Amino acid sequence: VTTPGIDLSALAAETVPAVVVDRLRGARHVLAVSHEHPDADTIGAVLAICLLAEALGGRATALCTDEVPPLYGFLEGVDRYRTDLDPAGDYDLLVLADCATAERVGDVAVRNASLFASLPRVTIDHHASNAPDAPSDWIDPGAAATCELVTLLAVRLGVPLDHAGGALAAALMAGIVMDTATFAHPNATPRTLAVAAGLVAAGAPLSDISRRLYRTKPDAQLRLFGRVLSRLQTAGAGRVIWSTLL
Ligand SMILES: [Mn+2]
Repeated sequence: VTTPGIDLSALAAETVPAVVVDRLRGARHVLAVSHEHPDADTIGAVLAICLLAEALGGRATALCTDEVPPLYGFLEGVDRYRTDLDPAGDYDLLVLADCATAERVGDVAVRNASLFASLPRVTIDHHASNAPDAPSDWIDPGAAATCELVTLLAVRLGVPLDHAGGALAAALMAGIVMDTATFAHPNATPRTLAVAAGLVAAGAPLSDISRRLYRTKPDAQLRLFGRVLSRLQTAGAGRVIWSTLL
């Protein structure tokens, strides 16, 4: 791995299940799927999985039942998302990212239930509410973000983190920034920070991503905040604070 100064190889070797590596390496056309109402973690993970599948010589399709919100339009590759399957798609591996059930994938999984049930599957997720029920279900509640896991998968697959002109590292960093509120939530562990350090070393624009995801608001939202804040009231000797909108 060519990440300058940060070697995540040992961490990746002890973390990534062999069956996940084998299935990715063996796939010719990966169907990488985000959950409905997508956020930066499921989007970053799916975009990264597509890049990894292509780096390994295969093809990849990114799928989400909903359109990607404009907030995430800065991520290179979001235009590749489809909201339904290609009827002629010769998919041979289903990868669920940041979700583990058809219910969470949403309507596109209901409409294509037989394909979703029959394709060989890899699940990569960090939600404790989802328990693995197959060896290829990689569910790690100790990860702050699915993108933390996919970064280690990239390392394990031998794909440099600066692959695709920085698009891989930026996508993965977006998911970690989103799910940790830029390392402010208690889910950010030493492993999260080590992975993030590797992504920054590979060129991920951490500060720019944090600004876009957490410190930029549409003017309509700022006006709404203003209205809420200007009507603040307190009760219970300051222990309760509340406001009204209407
Ligand atoms: Mn997540």
